[in-house]
Amino acid sequence: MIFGGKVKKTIRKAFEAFDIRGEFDCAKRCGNGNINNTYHITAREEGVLHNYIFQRINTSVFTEPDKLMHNLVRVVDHHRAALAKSGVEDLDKRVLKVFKTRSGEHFYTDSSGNCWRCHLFIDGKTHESLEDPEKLFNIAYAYGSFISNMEDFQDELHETIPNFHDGKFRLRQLEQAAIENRAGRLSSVQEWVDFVFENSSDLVSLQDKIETGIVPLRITHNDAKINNVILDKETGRPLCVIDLDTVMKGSVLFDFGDMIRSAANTVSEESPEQCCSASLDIKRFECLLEGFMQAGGDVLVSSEIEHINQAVRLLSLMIGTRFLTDYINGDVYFKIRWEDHNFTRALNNLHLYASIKRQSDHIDNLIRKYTPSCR
Ligand code: GN1
Ligand code: MG
Repeated sequence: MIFGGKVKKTIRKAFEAFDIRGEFDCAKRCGNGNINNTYHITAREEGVLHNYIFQRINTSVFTEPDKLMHNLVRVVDHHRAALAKSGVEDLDKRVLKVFKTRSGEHFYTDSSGNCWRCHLFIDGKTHESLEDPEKLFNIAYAYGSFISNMEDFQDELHETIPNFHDGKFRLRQLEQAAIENRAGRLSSVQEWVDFVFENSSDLVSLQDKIETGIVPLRITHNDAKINNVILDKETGRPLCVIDLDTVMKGSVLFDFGDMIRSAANTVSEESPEQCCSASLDIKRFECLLEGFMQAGGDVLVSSEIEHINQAVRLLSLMIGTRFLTDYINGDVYFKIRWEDHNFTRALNNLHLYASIKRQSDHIDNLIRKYTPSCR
């Protein structure tokens, strides 16, 4: 979609605030984020085209954009240095190149209070769904490498969204939403609220293990969805992990679980027609497990490996709970495109969760096959 009028003017102003090359040419909406708005902007300079990604940060979700950008820049710098050290070429395709504003900031606040950031466009391909084993392996390899590359990261990062993957907190949010019933939707989804509470031990138990220090925290991506890895258009090899907004302390299990729930699901989270037939494709699961372990397995400790199966259940149940909560609250958090969109997403993830539970033994067998023996 190409914009005209007021939106174009706003984007153009944001463009002009950044210290980047070229004259503004056009802006197209891109990406499928549920939170931020993303635009691909082209600029011209003496016949040469420059391509940028501009994002309007949703400040009701990310209330402290300065902290968010602090994290992002630290992480990007760390990755760039590591890749350069290992002789990787074409660094601007392999790690985000973040630009500053003309006044030296990492984001620009426009007259309506919207925050904008800018990085170089990477010409590759992202996927919403995949069956190709090699590409699935590559996506998982990228997330495994991300974890492994962050092993020697020394800086402190801010917690951009508190309690982000805390299952107990997400359960309390659902409980609160059900009590308030602000949008009057509770009765239509009561059976799914009951479903979450019947399965609440899966939301709570990993959090217990984290709180008691059994499962360690490290720096993780925290939004390891299938569409947050850019693959090379021709070769399908992984180029770059994107969407670094929630990179902060977390469990590697969150990343593994998020990757599985988004990449091994037979049905897209966004599909209203088939959301009740969502299920875990064990073949896709195997490719992802293998890729993740090949790149990141060496840095995992035994307590992380022991909880992989539990994490796969947790993440599908947790995002199902978050979508259900938002639906009951009247769609105040995730962007929606139709009335029951959040309920569709909730149903999809809750059906996936049920399928993951049914295949638990199979999942365990595969985990044994691909993980290093415990240390
Ligand atoms: C949101 O906007 P997007 O797709 O990057 C959400 C994730 C969810 C995801 C569900 C900050 O991510 O936690 O897993 O939707 N991000 C935030 O598709 O809440
Ligand atoms: Mg995200």
